[in-house]
Amino acid sequence: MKKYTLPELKYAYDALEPYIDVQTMEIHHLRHHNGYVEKLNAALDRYPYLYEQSLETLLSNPAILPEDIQVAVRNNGGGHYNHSLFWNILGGRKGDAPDGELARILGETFGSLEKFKALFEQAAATRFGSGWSWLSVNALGELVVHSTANQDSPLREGLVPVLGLDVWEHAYYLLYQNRRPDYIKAFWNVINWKEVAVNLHNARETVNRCIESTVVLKAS
Ligand code: MN3
Repeated sequence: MKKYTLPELKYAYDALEPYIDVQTMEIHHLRHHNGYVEKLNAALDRYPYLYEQSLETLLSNPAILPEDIQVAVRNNGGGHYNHSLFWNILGGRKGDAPDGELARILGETFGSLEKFKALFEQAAATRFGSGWSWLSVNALGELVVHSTANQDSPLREGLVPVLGLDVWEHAYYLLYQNRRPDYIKAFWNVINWKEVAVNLHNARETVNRCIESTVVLKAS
């Protein structure tokens, strides 16, 4: 049985300055994210056999969870999953841009990188209250921009996230106060596009496996 743990960041807390400040990063990672990890473990401790399932499985198939921990896993499992992805796609340098296959698919899907950014910014700005905006892969392997409420994971909707932005106030209030649009704009300066490309590759493999297993099920 392996409990969930807080993943270490691959960069220093001040690495995203001046776009995301060191104090926000420390509180966000050590307190907020760690809180989700602890509460996720507390829920699963009641049904230890669930530690044998991947977090992706638990989030994609909430019906397999005992009813009394469904909300806790949705919120805290989602929180752990979303933040783990978020830290991973940060840490890039200002001026970095998508290249290769990722750049090609973004252009093909949205018309241009700038059009993709505008769509993503709109999803992030119009998510009412707390939540996330996402670039995800759908069941057909296509890229989609969308948002989720609270700590809901795209996996709940059958989407595999490749890029996400936390738009909870705890993610930006110290530096930006109520100016969420400024925080959203700043986000583009700290993305690690290489990690986004890796996520895209893995997401498409996941979707392809699902499609193949569906075909097998239909054939048998
Ligand atoms: Mn957060």
